[in-house]
Amino acid sequence: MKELEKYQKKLQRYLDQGRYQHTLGVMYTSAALAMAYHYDLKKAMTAGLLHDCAKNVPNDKKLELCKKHHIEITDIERENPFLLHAKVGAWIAKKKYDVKDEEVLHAIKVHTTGAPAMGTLDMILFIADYIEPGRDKAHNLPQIREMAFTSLEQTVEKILYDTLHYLNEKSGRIDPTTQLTYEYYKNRKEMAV
Ligand code: DGI
Ligand code: FE
Ligand code: FE
Repeated sequence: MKELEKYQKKLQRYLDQGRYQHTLGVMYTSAALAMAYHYDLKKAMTAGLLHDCAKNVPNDKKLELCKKHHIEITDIERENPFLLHAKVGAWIAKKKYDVKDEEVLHAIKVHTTGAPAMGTLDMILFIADYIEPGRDKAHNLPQIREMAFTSLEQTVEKILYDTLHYLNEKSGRIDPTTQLTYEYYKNRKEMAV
């Protein structure tokens, strides 16, 4: 895993210590989930390691990067540029870390809001980001941590349900993609029958 070590050295220059520790937590939690769901370990660890690589890029710089490189942004992203660390992170992973795997890049791109009909790696990263050992603020973490190893879809639904409630309480603007993703995962059971 020489590449992972190389990424780690570089990341340490761009992230603060707390964020770097979170990143390692997400990397190992992604690995654990990949083991449980028979997914490629290296891909899962790469996505976990790099998912927040744009987290410390200042907001104006994120907006500038999007403009310059024709990355489309929505109104809510313009109002809440922190949401852009996912899209910009996928771009940085590709251009600055030379990640070529499209599944890894896609997982980074959708890691904050999720997206309807996510692939296995998208769900692994989305969940690992929420449950890694360093997280302690969200409600229901013990239950969600256990559920993560039983059903990826069910866990994604639960995380989105809790996230939407949390955002409603603190009156944070909700990205339509977050809402849409929740509806998709809530309704998937009815679709299946
Ligand atoms: O980057 P991290 O902090 O590790 O995690 P993240 O990229 O999943 O971002 C988590 C934050 O994003 C959390 O406080 C909830 C928030 N979030 C998720 N969906 C939305 C949202 N914030 C807003 N305003 N709107 C959303 O739809
Ligand atoms: Fe993030
Ligand atoms: Fe994160």
